[in-house]
Amino acid sequence: MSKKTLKQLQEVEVHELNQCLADEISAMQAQQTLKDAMLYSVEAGGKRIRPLIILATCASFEREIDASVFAVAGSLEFIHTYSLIHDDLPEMDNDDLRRGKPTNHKVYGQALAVLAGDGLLTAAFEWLAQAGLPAEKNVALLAELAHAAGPQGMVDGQARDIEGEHQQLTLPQLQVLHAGKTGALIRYAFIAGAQLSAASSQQEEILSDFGAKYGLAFQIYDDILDVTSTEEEMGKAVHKDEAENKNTYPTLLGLTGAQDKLTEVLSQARADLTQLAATGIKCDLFEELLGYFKI
Ligand code: GRG
Repeated sequence: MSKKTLKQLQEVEVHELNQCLADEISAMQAQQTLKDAMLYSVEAGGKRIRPLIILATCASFEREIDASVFAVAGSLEFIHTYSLIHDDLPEMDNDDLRRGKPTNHKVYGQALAVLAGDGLLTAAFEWLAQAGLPAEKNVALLAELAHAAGPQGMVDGQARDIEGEHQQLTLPQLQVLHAGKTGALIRYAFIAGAQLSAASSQQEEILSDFGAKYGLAFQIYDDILDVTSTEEEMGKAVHKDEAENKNTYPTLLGLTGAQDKLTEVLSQARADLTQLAATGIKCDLFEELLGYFKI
């Protein structure tokens, strides 16, 4: 099997994944407005970075991209989408727009937005349970996903974020918060790709470390973009996070400090790839994934 580029994976496999996501919702025997609300956010223009990580990991190990891979990648995107729907609710971040479109609760109302999130979260586990992988592997992935998404992962990070509002967190506290809130699902994507591909335990461990760094870089980069895009738009340095007294890397370290931190994390991530390459895996797709961060 010849190795694909990230762009080819995006054009072909992510396109196919988008169809799987829509089909999965459309096949549900559920009330129509609930299905519409789930589909609305699933199709609202997300970058699909988490599924892409799974696809890229599988491709790096020359693992065939089949229905099982789409179930693992699709179930993760369902969970990511649920987290954004709930994050946007008035009780959480209270956002009216996401990806330039009205948020789920602005279109469907708060009650249905809660249910759309609940629906995607639970349907994700049903889809994953039916991925058709060998039972032991399937159960391992279910446990890994529950751990990453739940109160020892993303939900924990979100709770820390809410608790930390209006108080200055330290850098270690911020890193724990983001390892959960943003990092856990991203790290899971690399682990899931490794498990789907029968990677050795050493390779899986390296990818898990790489995934933790990638997740951290993703958050720092998102925080930096928030500042630089707002500065461009408004021509001044006061941005939403600062105005709302949010704990972000630029508010804690300053913009230059956050950029330096990102450079440091990316160089540590590259060191992981050197280790992975030494096990005989071609790392071009992982290098390409690092290219997402333009510094
Ligand atoms: C509600 C339990 C619960 C958790 C919500 C992920 C999250 C936790 C909140 C999102 C807050 C946020 C904007 C974090 C910054 C980094 C991040 C996760 C951005 C969104 O992910 P992308 O960029 O989104 O992959 P798209 O829109 O491309 O799908």
